[in-house]
Amino acid sequence: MRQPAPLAYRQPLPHRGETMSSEANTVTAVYQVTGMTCGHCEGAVAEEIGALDGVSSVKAVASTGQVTVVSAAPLADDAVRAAVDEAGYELA
Ligand SMILES: [Cu+2]
Repeated sequence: MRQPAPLAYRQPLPHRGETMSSEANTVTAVYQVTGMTCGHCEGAVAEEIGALDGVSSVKAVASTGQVTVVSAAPLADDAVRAAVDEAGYELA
């Protein structure tokens, strides 16, 4: 009989650099956001994405445009896109 895969390995790797972390039951995803130029922008993006369900941490870096999001489950792309849009920026 087939053993069920451990939770962290159950799903195939989705898009956009999303990876399963070694922490149980968390997913780390890196998104590329265009338009951030300073710490204020980072804060705005982090605040909007941080308000999404299941998100435990957001790190936005204006200089690279990279936003690293840790969440309890993979996030829906359109939810992340909407949050970034709400902050006034664009998911690349
Ligand atoms: Cu700014």
